[in-house]
Amino acid sequence: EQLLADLDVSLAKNELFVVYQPKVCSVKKRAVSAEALIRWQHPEFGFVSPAVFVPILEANNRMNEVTNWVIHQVCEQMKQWTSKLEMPQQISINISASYLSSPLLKTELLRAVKTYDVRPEQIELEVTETSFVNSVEQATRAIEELRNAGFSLAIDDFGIGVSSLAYLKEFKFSTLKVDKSFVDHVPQSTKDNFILQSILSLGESLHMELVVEGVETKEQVEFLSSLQKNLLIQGYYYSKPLAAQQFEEWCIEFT
Ligand code: G
Ligand code: G
Ligand code: MN
Ligand code: NA
Repeated sequence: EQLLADLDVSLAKNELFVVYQPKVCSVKKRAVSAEALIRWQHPEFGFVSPAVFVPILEANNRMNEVTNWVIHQVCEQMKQWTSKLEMPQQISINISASYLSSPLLKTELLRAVKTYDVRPEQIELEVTETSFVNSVEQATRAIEELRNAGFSLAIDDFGIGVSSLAYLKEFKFSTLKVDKSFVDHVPQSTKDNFILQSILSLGESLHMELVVEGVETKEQVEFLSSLQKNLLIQGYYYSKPLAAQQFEEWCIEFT
């Protein structure tokens, strides 16, 4: 695969880069957090979606090093934003299932937060339910260790996996990220409204921070606010993922 061969050069040339999507607090009305998402602008193939290249890198054992690169990019960015009031004070990073269970992840995270002088609480790790399918015990231990080290942990794409509720019971997540599919037909579909409401009150009862992603319309924002006083809203309604510079401009404008 040509992509694999080009990875090192692309990393060096900034053809891989990180974009940020705001998570807007419904109470504070500003981006208190942001999700970091990787992008690849390939000289030959043009834009390659992470949905395509992340699985390829994972299958070839190259994703962990790319994640390490993302971790350092994000911590360096967080350091710069810490002193700026209008910028989010937390950034989340997507972590693949295989890396979650590796002891190297914590080592790398601790190294990065130390290097850039950010607090572990400022870094959130988003993991999906598929992370637990193969080794529940390893994942449990990994999450516990990362939480003990101070990092925030979010269960990503919540609700579409095989056994969501069991995972909520087993793992010490700080944040519940409701999958986009539960907002798509809100507020037109009464059934979907009830399901969304139930997920949110479940998360609230468990004292989890709530994030709803894939929010695209004003009606969805208003409906969400009517359901839940305090939650973070992420989606195209506010902004697409943006390069760091544009993201800063967006935050200044929005605040
Ligand atoms: O941003 P976009 O919707 O194109 O992302 C597509 C998929 O790629 C999403 O599932 C997202 O979680 C994943 N993704 C984006 N960036 C990263 C990353 O840095 N690491 C991992 N593991 N997945 C990522
Ligand atoms: O799998 P994960 O939840 O990490 O993927 C997040 C992805 O969802 C991001 O890559 C982002 O591009 C995409 N996304 C974020 N907000 C919206 C939205 O409002 N609508 C759609 N269609 N996609 C979104
Ligand atoms: Mn995510
Ligand atoms: Na998600």
